[in-house]
Amino acid sequence: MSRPRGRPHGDSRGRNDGGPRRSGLVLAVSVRHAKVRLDDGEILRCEYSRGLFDPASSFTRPVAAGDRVEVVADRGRTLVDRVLPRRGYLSRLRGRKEQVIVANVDQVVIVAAAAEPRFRPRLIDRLIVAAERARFAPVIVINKIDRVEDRTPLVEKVALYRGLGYAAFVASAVTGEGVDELREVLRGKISAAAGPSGVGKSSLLNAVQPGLVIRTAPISDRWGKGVHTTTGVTLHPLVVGGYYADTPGVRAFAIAGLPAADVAVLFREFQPFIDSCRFNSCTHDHEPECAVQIAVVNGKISFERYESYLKIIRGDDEPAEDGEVDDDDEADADDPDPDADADTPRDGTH
Ligand SMILES: Nc1nc2c(ncn2[C@@H]2O[C@H](COP(=O)(O)OP(=O)(O)O)[C@@H](O)[C@H]2O)c(=O)[nH]1
Ligand SMILES: [Mg+2]
Ligand SMILES: [Zn+2]
Repeated sequence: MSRPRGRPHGDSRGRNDGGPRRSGLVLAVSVRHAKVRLDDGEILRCEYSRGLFDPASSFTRPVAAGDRVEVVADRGRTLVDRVLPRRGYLSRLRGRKEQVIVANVDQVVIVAAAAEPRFRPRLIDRLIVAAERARFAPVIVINKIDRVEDRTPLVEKVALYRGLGYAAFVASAVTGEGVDELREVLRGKISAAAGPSGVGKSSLLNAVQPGLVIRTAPISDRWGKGVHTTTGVTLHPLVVGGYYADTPGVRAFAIAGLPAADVAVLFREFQPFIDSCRFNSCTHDHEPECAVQIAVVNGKISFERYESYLKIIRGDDEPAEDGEVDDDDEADADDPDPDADADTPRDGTH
């Protein structure tokens, strides 16, 4: 058997009329073409091999930005002929199929604003969960730090995330604070930005690399939608090495409907406690003898992070397309019915 394992799609090797097989990275895709940066630096517009289209595939399209591919020459055209296995990807559901927005990302740069729009810690935690789930390392940037007089609570937030092992810092695209740090974090990696519109994702990138053509809000809000022929995102090559992509909106990171057990493991500081809960099926919400809740009371888990967890599992804070809907604070969940617990004790035998 010479067929590689784990291919996301069929390939058509052997069906093309030869020519050297070259590999590269997909920077952007449209319905008929992929923009591919070959490993020697050449950028080509490629068509797709027919063999890539597998009606039985669970994906809407065979190729996504971020894919590593092999291309071959074919009667004057260049065809994407093979998609290498993905390390991870960000997708959204389109009917019964998955549309991959971006593949093989190393890290997600989660951008929040210190103010204007208001600081939303719950949304940061949601995006961290989504990144962890897609196996992307989260990087947390609190931008517009120039807009607040008292930065103490935000610096404390940064310390909380650093304590969890995440890269985190405050920044300002206006004063340049944090921009060198961001550039270093981006160096050599494939990064995707996430966060609601208006927090300064494009401005930060322009500060990292002046002249990089990503429009800032006033233009893209009016003209950006529907103009681009690409679907999903575009990877922009960075001078420092690596690539940067803007993601289309926080809904792309939807994590609605994840069972509590799946959410809990994505809060990395919960992990040492989860197995010590009395109930096997503990949701760490209202159950008695819950090791996670005890860790919160003892200060081993931050109360804010625990609150974010509860909001996610109770479905309280699903954000709208651009994150315009409130995701925190206002909507208090109804108290769960304490008698509704049908769990069986972990140690209960027969
Ligand atoms: N004061 C201040 N304004 C900023 C900063 N970063 C971005 N802005 C402004 O915030 C608005 C939205 O920025 P933009 O980069 O388009 O946000 P995006 O939607 O996340 O890409 C623009 O008017 C920017 O000039 C910052 O660090 N400080
Ligand atoms: Mg933008
Ligand atoms: Zn528990």
